[in-house]
Amino acid sequence: MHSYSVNDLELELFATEVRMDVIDMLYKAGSGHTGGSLSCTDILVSLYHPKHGIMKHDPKNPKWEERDRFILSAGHKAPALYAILAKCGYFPREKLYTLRKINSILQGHVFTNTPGVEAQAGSLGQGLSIANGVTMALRLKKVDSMVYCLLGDGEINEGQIWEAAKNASYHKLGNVCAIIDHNGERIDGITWEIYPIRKKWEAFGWYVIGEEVKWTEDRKEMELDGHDYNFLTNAFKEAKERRNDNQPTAVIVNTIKSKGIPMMENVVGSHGRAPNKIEYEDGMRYLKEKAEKLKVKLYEFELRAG
Ligand SMILES: Cc1ncc(C[n+]2csc(CCOP(=O)(O)OP(=O)(O)O)c2C)c(N)n1
Ligand SMILES: [Mg+2]
Repeated sequence: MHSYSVNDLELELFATEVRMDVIDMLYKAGSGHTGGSLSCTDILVSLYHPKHGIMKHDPKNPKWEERDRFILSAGHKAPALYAILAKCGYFPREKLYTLRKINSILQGHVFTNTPGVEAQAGSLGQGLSIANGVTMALRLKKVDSMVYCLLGDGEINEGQIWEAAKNASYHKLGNVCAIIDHNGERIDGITWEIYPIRKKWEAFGWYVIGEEVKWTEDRKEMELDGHDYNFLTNAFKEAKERRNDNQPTAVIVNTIKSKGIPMMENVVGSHGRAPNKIEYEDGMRYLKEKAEKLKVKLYEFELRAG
């Protein structure tokens, strides 16, 4: 167990509030992808957090040329990205309640009408190819920005991911960082087919951060580095520091599907549906209590710091 820092507490409070928004918007929309949105929340928060996040970005100027890019390849995890973009100030928070409505800027899968969304996704497997293309374009323009790309573990069953993986190392795209959200599940089962993950990325010429992962029945017994802000921020920093070393970086992390709604955590079948009333209330109660405790801890830190 590592000891908490103020940074960890601030990141965790931000992520807890994001999770509440994710659950709220999904419950009110009545449909959408709960599992993967909540497994990747801490990854996205470690990238986007206004103070501690690793990405250079400006909500007031989403098209700022020098920005780092984030491509959500697993486009169904859109609610997590929307909640974070709103919290960072890309668009008003009330928009979250238009999720999945006709003509809303917040569709069920990401598209580029949403301020801050870099690429359209939803058909799995395409985002890493987009990340490669964006990186090559930035290289031509002599813009030295990172391009982070989030992949689902089930998503890496797609052949196009491996074409892109091969091309990223062949073209020495050091600015590309692929993140694999290993929650151990896809729509309807376990992601057996994709193991071993680390060995594959290494074989495709990537620098890899994160241990070899495997499926474990009790995920709570696992090292859940995908919910560890210290691990995540150091990994993304390392990828950024290595960007001129001519080799793309893959960050592989263990996470829990539906993290934040105790009744839905790790439940196969929690993938593509909104929480029902009981699950919604369970999650909101749990997260509100957690947020209150974190606020108290932060207050204590402030008192001690004088
Ligand atoms: C090309 C394609 N095939 C199938 C789907 C349907 N689909 C949506 S999500 C999903 C499972 C993805 O699992 P994973 O990548 O592990 O995502 P997560 O567990 O984070 O939700 C599938 C098969 C799709 N969106 N695109
Ligand atoms: Mg998965």
